[in-house]
Amino acid sequence: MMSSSEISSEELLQGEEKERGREFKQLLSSLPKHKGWKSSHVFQYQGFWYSPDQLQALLACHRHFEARHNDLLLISTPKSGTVWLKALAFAIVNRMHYTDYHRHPLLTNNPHHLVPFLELSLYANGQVPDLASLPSPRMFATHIPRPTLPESITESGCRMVYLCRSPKDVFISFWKFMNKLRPILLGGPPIALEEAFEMFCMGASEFGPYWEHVLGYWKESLRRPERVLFLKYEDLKGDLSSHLKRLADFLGHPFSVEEEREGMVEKIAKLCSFESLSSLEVNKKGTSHRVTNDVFFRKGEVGDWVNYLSPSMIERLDSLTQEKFDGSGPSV
Ligand code: PAP
Repeated sequence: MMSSSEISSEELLQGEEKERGREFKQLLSSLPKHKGWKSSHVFQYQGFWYSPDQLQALLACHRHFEARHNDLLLISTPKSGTVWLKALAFAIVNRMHYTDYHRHPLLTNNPHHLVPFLELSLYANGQVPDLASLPSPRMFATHIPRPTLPESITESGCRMVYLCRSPKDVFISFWKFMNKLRPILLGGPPIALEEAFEMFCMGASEFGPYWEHVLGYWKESLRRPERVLFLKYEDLKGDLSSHLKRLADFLGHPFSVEEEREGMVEKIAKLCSFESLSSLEVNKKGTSHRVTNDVFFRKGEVGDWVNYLSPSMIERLDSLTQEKFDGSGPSV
């Protein structure tokens, strides 16, 4: 039996949690902050901006996540089409397990559930998930910028797929998305386009600045093409079949000649198309993190920004992109 002066492991854990809470509060109070999108503020940490819960989860991920060499990581800035990439990668890697396309897991699960985010899902709310028992290859997603990736990931040499999208479409998608979430998560009024635009341009959007995020992974893809595959949303829209083959090769699950002949590439493209995913019951009515899954499927088009941005906004975004990429970034 334990004497009254002994401390149980549960009490120890509670003490550690309290201490972490104190340290986190201290950290937040030392960071630059700005009005937030779906939290009252976003905070700048190592050059990028996060809501407090995202930052807390990111730090937990740093402390606890143990990457494996054969992990597959899907990475993007928010609203670059992550949910699409998740669906495509999941369908490619698991195609041997799910041959009946009328009973495929993507028909009854939102792709965010099949390929969870490290910081937005697995390590959210102070959880420390048991990921060690998952069979390889494990597939995760993240919005964490390249300079802030946990060391365990960079040292593992695992493969990463980065999905990039034009900043104009990302901004409009982000603004629309946040204005749907704000009343639900924050009880706040919508943010006007002009104010949101200023926040996006100065980088104070979650996981922003957009440009530094893209540039970090773009440069890494040039340095280590065998480890980082850099894809563009617009290219996928233009010629999905050839990019699906590239993706399958990179993920270590190339399509065989027979599979190609049997139309496997087209089958996966169709299963994961905007029309198909957005019409599923699970993606219309199901919920993720207090919001209905339909928020992840708006228009799924290239160039919707023409309907919202003024000529001066277009000029500003174009010159910001030119200035920040300075000839050493991707064309977006
Ligand atoms: P997240 O950061 O919240 O995960 P993410 O999935 O990266 O969002 O991006 C959502 C965008 O991808 C939405 O763009 P829009 O607002 O311009 O419409 C969404 O509609 C689009 N999208 C979702 N599914 C698909 C798909 N299957 N094909 C193409 N685009 C898609």
